[in-house]
Amino acid sequence: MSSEEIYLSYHGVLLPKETHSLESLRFAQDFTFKDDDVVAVVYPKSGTVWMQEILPLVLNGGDLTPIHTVPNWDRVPWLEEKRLEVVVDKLASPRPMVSHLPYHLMPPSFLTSKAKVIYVMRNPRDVMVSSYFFHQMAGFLPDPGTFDEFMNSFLEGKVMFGKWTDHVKSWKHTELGDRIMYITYEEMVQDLPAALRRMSDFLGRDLSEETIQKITEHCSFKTMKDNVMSNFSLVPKVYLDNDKSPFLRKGVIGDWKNHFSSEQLAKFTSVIDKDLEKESFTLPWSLD
Ligand code: PPS
Repeated sequence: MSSEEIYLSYHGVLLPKETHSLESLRFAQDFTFKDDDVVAVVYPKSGTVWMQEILPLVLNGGDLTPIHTVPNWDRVPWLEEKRLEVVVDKLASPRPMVSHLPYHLMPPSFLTSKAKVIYVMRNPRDVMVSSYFFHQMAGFLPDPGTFDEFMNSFLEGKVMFGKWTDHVKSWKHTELGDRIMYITYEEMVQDLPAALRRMSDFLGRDLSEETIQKITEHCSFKTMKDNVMSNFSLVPKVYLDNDKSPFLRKGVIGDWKNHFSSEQLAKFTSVIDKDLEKESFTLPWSLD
């Protein structure tokens, strides 16, 4: 399939046609945010599905019903995807959602509402590796080619949702004040209870230590991998084939070390550094 058949270009950003359409993007643009809505914004392969597990539990005080009865894509829908229109009326407030959109493509009502955002960032080297394997299992995405070829596509932003650096820049330059909280995938892997406490405080929840521990257990990589409502085993293999590469693949920090050559690392680091050289913020990981 050609790139035109696979993607639609939305303000210059590539989106898979399988899950996005001009209608779904119009629906997202016209979407009316409520002040108590909560959106986890995540560049692809940085912890989106993890947030679809975490958010309902943090918001509802640890009631496991949603994660045991509703598939992740309907439980915490993507703002920009076709499913939102189908499920939006079933979402109870406070409504949890996820999005891969860059900040400048968020709808007007989001900007004027008081809806809160948790922005999750992951080391781009691990994002790229995760995405490389995802392209092998996702029937609606192009063949990634060799690792080297895919690295070029990733660094040039010729992948879904565009350049990683553009995404991060857009969300680091918002005027959302205390409506946005930043967290990293790595913080979540290293100390999930601490990450949950931060999210709970940010969302004005007062979760007991017992509830934090319960959510930690149910949002662990292992538990999620066994949860049919979260591991995409309900999706026909023609779309997502867990036999080729599982969606919940490794869930670790630093898998890039198993895949990058020293030349690839040097190139990757220099392109990311150059893209961010004029930025005032620093990345939470060393890219050396
Ligand atoms: S997508 O397709 O954009 O929605 O993918 P996304 O969910 O953002 O990212 C998938 C990666 O997140 C990992 N993941 C987890 N890691 C640790 N713990 C938990 N609970 C967890 N849940 C999902 C998932 O395994 C993918 O990373 P890789 O490196 O490929 O394993």
